[in-house]
Amino acid sequence: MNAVSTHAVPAPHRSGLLTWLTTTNHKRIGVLYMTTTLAFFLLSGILALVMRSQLYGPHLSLVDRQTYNELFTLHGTAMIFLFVAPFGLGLANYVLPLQVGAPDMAFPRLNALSYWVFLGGGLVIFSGLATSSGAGASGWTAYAPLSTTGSPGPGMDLWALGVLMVSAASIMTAINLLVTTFVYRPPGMTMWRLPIFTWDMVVTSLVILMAFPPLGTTLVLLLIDRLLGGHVFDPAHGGSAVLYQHLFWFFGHPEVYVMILPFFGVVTEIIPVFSRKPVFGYTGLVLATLGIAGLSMGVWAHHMFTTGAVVNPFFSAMSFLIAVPTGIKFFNWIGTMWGGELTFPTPMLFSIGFMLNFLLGGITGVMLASPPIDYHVEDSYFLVAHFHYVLGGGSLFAIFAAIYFWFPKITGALLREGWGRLNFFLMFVGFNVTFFPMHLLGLWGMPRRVVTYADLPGWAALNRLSTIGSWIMAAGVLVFLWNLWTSLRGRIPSGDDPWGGFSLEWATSSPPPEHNFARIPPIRSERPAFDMRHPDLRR
Ligand code: HAS
Ligand code: CU
Repeated sequence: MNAVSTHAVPAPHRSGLLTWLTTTNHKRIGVLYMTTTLAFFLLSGILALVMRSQLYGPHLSLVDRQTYNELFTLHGTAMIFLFVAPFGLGLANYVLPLQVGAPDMAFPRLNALSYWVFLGGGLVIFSGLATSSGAGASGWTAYAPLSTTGSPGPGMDLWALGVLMVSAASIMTAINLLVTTFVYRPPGMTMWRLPIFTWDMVVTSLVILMAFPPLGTTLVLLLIDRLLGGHVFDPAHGGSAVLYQHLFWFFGHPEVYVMILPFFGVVTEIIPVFSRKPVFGYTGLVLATLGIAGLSMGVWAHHMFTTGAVVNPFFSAMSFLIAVPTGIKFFNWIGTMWGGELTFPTPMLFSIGFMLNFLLGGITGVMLASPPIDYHVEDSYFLVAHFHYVLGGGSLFAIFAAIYFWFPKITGALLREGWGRLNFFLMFVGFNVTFFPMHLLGLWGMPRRVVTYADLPGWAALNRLSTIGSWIMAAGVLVFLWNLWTSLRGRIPSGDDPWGGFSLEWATSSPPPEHNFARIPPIRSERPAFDMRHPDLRR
């Protein structure tokens, strides 16, 4: 069935630890990136379970306040900097060169460096736990003066240094992805024939190049204040604490799109394949992505409405505008499914779960972008609900969709469908039971980042429900791990292209040979693998 794969030279099977430690091959680095980020996901998930157990009822004292502060700081930092954002980069490492028909990344050694600096950064952040003062405890946003005079001791220094390393790694990968896409495309692969995932990674990389240098600057200034007696963020000596927020959110808001655009790309790859239709509105999707990226640079102060230091109407209006290009994407996904021959294997289930959860998270985002509402619910559990619906219900669900979709490409074996469905079902139910009640808790006034709470009407019941939900979600993750384990041990060969995929990675063997393609099929549309299988249907 697959003309290329039968001629493909199988990858020379060098195994052993050393070959992994010294590899510069994009597929191996992609696998390293994805498994490392998944390990950080499990770690920070465990931290979350401890927090949820502490909040199971009012006035519990499973952990003390300082420990709780460290827990939510490490949890948030790891989920954001060490899992969701770098998973997108790791997936792109594996998939993007294949999708654009390149033999490897443009700069393979820079690519390896990026992975090792990333891993080092993650370990440096967690190494704070081994210091006498404990790990950083000022939240993933590390606002001054909490992160300056408020956190003596080396844990906070290590936090800043580790995040700095991770941001440097992201910049390296972004450069690599951009150059690979721009320079290494074969004849016929025009920009307007790139798969949407690749487009979304191009735009994500551009956002990284705009947003991460300001993060680096912020962290260096923070370290100067902490270690060299600087007073940049210290109002008592002519500095400004609000300046920290401006610098941080100038990075921080674009960062949320670094954590969602790759996953918009993932579901846009998956939905057409399981609808048996080309994606509906290709050009509109690309323009919408560019629009989101452009707007995302101009909304940072919606995180600062209550500081009184920003022009609220401007930042509110800019934030509302982002709903438009995002809505266009929903329109495209629904349009793609409309009238298609739909099937619902696990990657498709997770993609639909993504759409439902993300929709709710996006709508609460628009609510928060309205200053009168934000004054009421900022720093409450309503905000916690918002960002978990976009990141946990959105990005995380798309990450699972991606794993189920590309696992056969990477390993040549299928994940078990039955376990996959159970995995999805437990996570979807668990996720919503955990996070939906938080909307109400927030509206009723429960603040975020508190180690315990008063026994006010309804609070205990909803918190208990939320904690039970987190256990259901954890069960879903365990099912996933079991699925990985059984599917790798008792391999069900997937063949080269189990889904009838559209983009170029499905036109080579699974797993692909060392340099990806023995021969690249002619590229006449944005669906070269489909065209290859259906030469009769030439467009
Ligand atoms: Fe957000 C805070 C506003 C998307 C992540 N966000 C956060 C935080 C995180 C985060 C992590 O304006 C917490 C940071 C912290 O620790 O302090 N967010 C938005 C808006 C969008 C949005 C307008 N957020 C994301 C994504 C994230 C993410 C994506 C990560 C993956 N967010 C905020 C605001 C705050 C905030 C405030 C700060 C609050 C505070 O007090 O600190 C948009 O991009 C969402 C667009 C998507 C949709 C859904 C699809 C659109 C359709 C079109 C029709 C919809 C319409 C809207 C016309 C809207 C289907 C109808 C509106 C109604 C109200 C019904
Ligand atoms: Cu924002």
